[in-house]
Amino acid sequence: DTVSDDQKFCLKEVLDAFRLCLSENREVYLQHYVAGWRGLIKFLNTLGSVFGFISKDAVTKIQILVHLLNGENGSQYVTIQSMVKYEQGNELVDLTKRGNNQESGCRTLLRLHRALRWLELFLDRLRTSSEDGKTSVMCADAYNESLAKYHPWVIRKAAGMAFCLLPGRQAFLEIMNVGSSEQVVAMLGEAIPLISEVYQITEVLYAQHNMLDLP
Ligand code: 1Q0
Repeated sequence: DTVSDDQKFCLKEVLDAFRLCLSENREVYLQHYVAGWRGLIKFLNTLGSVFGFISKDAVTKIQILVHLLNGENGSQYVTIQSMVKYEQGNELVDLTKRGNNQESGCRTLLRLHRALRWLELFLDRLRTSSEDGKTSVMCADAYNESLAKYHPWVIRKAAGMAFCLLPGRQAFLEIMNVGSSEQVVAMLGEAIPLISEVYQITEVLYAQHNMLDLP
C-alpha cells in the first residue's frame, strides 16, 4: 500500500474531529471543524479526479479559515461564536453584496456549513440503506434537498454527473476503513448525531445574526 496513513481516509478520524468540535457550553471549535473537513476531503480524494472540482473548492475554503486561525487575530477565531462576534463587530463581513470582505471567515464557513447539511442527509441515507442501495441516488437526493438550492445550474449539472461515478455501497463502506458493514453502520450512527448537532448550533447562530444569506 503506497498511500501513507497520513493520507488514508478513516471515518474514525472524522468522528473524533466532530466530537472535539463541541465545547462544554456548546460552542464550536473552528480548529476541529476544519480538521473534520480535512478528513472528509481525504475521502473525496480517494474517489478520483472527477471529484477534483469539489475537493478544490473545499480545500480553498479550509485554507482561508486556517489562515485566519493562524493569523495575527487568531485568538478571535477559536470558536465559530467568537469568529461571528469578532467579524461582525469589526465590520469584516459583507452582508448584502460582495465588497471588501469576500473572504470573510463567516461567509467562507457558511459554504461549508451548507455542505455539512448535505453530508448529514447523505450519511443518514447510507446508514439506513439496504445492501443494494445506490450511493449515486442517495447522494443526489441529499444534494437536491440541501446544497443544490445554493448552486447555479452548471454546478448542479457537474455535481450530478460526478455522483453517477460514485462507487457502489459496499465499496463505499470499505473505503471508510472501519471494518465490516455492520461496524461502519454503527459508527455512522455515532457520527451523524454529532454532525447534526454541530450543524444545528451553527444554523441557530447564523440565523440569530441574520447571516444565512451572506453573499
Ligand atoms: C461523495 C461525493 C461528494 C459529493 C459532494 C457534494 C457536494 C457537491 C458540491 C459541488 C460544488 C463544488 C464546486 C464549487 C462550488 C462553489 O461555488 C460553492 C459556493 O462557494 P462560493 O465561494 O462560490 O460562494 N461551494 C460550496 O458549496 C462548498 C462545497 C463544499 C463541498 C465539500 C464536499 C466535501 C465532501 C466530502 C466527501 C464526503 C464523503 C462522505 C463519506 C464520508 C464518511 C464520513
